[in-house]
Amino acid sequence: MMNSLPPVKGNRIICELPLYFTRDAAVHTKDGFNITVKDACQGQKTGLNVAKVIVVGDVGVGKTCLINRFCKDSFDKTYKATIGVDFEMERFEVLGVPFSLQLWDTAGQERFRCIASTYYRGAQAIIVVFDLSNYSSLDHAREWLEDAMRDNDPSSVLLFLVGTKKDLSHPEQLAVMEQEAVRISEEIRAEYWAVSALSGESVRDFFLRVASLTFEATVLSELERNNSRQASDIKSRTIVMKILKRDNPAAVVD
Ligand SMILES: Nc1nc2c(ncn2[C@@H]2O[C@H](COP(=O)(O)OP(=O)(O)OP(=O)(O)O)[C@@H](O)[C@H]2O)c(=O)[nH]1
Ligand SMILES: [Mg+2]
Repeated sequence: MMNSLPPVKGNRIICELPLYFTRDAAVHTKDGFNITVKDACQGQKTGLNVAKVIVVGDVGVGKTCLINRFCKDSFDKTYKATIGVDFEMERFEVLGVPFSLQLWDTAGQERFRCIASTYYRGAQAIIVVFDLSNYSSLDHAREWLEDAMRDNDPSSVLLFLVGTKKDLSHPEQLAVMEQEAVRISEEIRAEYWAVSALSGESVRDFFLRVASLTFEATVLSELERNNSRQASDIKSRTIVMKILKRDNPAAVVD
């Protein structure tokens, strides 16, 4: 069968774990990929290759612009509200393995909140976006997170708190906002990033980090599942052997 997909773009190929934004609020601070994950990728012992990422936050904070800067390298100054939910698929290659992010861009407008929330289920990562020049949007971050978490398993979701429109903030204002954002990130166990969709600052670094960390987590949980399946296979085989032995000792060879 012909594979019609074009090759993954050069700047979507990840060989080393990209660095966090700030050490104080990072999902983890290791400087390389998990060794088990690396080994599994080398042996191509991994098949799961797509992760769902949902992007939430107040109206107009810049969710759509953030995604468009990364996926299309474009920026639109005029505001066009997202209606319900939009969807982008972005392909990567991590440690030689094809991997895709499904980016779900949800509407911040109150009247769409209900529709948007039906898409929250089954996310591997949640990106809560706020506007670095608007304190109340940061104040609402926790609410967005609680909403997005309702249909997800807290133990398996990676969280990111992203301040956008960095280009608009004065250094003093930025410092105050960042201090608070880092505090909240620590509290909710999210990784903090500050970006600008207008200038593009840190946008690609951020998404490469999201792709890498979700890839790592996805492979690890896949390996864990396989291991526990193997363990339970061995266990049930042992039980069957015991029963066979009990019922017909002569017929069973271990
Ligand atoms: N200066 C500046 N403006 C930005 C930036 N990102 C977004 N904007 C502007 O902010 C406005 C809202 O951006 P959107 O990306 O549409 O916001 P949204 O969060 O998707 O809004 P909803 O879809 O309604 O929830 C637009 O006018 C953008 O041009 C940025 O990094 N810098
Ligand atoms: Mg939008």
